[in-house]
Amino acid sequence: MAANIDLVEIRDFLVDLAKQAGELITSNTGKTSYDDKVNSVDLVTETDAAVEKLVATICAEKYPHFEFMGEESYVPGVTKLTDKPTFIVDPIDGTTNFIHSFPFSCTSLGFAINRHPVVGVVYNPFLNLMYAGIKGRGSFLNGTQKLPLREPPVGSKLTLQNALIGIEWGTQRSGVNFEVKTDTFKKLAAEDGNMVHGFRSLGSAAMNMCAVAAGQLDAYWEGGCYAWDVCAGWVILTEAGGRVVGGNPGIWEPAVDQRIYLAVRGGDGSEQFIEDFWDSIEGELEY
Ligand code: LIP
Repeated sequence: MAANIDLVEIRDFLVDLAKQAGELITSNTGKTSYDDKVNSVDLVTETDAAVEKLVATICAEKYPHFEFMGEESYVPGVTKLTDKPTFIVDPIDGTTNFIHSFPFSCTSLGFAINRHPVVGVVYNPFLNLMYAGIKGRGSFLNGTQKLPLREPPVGSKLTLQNALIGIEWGTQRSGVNFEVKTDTFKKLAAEDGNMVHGFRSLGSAAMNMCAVAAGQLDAYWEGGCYAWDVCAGWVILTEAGGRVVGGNPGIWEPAVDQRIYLAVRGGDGSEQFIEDFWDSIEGELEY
C-alpha cells in the first residue's frame, strides 16, 4: 500500500488543511482560557482540542485507512506509533505562545510511513509562514522559496563557537533533565566553555526546526517533546540538507518518537559540530 501513496497529494492536502487550522487558531487568539496538564507550565487551551478535532476529522474523511496520532488525543501507554501510514499532528505547537499572543505558534502536520517522516507541513498563521517538505523532493517556504533560505558564508565551518542555537526550558523544572539542560546551557554559553554566539527559544519545537531548516538557527537541542512536535519539521529540515540525531551522545539515527533530539543544519563541519555538541552535554537526558 505504501508504494502507491501519492506524497505530493498528501502535501497539498496538508497545506490546505493547515490553512483551515490557521484560521481557527487566529480567530481564537486571546479568546480561550487555558488549563494545566502535568504542571502549571504545561498548558492546553480549548483551541488546541478544536483544531485537533478539525484536523483529525478531515484526515479521516479523506484518508480513512491511515492512522492518526495527535497531541490532544494521545493516551500515554495506549496510543502507539505503528509502521502504518500515520498522520502525526500537533494542532498548536507553541501553546504558551498562543496564550501570550507571542506570534510563534503553528500547526504541525506530519505524515510518516514505517515510522519515518515523509511529508511535513508547518504553518504559522500569525506570520504567514508555510513550510512544507516531501522526502526526496526538497522543502520550501510559502511554496516557492527553497530551503535553506540562507547558506553559511563561503568557507565558514559550523562550530559551536560560531553557532546560534535553539533551546527550550521545557515543562520539567526540577530533576535530572532540568539539571542536565541548565548545566549544559551554562557550559555552552560560558567564556570558559564553548561561548556560542547565542541561544534563541521560539517556544515551539516545529518553529525551531524550521528555523534550522531555513539556516536562521544552526542547531536546536531538545529533550522531552514528542513525535508530533518534530515529525513535520523533521522532513522540512532533512530536505533542506540538515539532519536530526539524538540529543544524547552517540545516537546517529534516532526514532521519530525518541523524545530527545539534536537538529543541525547542513554544511561544512556539521558532523564535527554534532560530536562537539555531544561532548558539551553535562550528563544524560532521561525519558
Ligand atoms: C511544546 C514544544 C516546546 C517544547 C515543549 C512543548 P506545545 O509543545 O513545542 O518547544 O519545549 O516541551 O512540547 O505544548 O506548545 O504543543
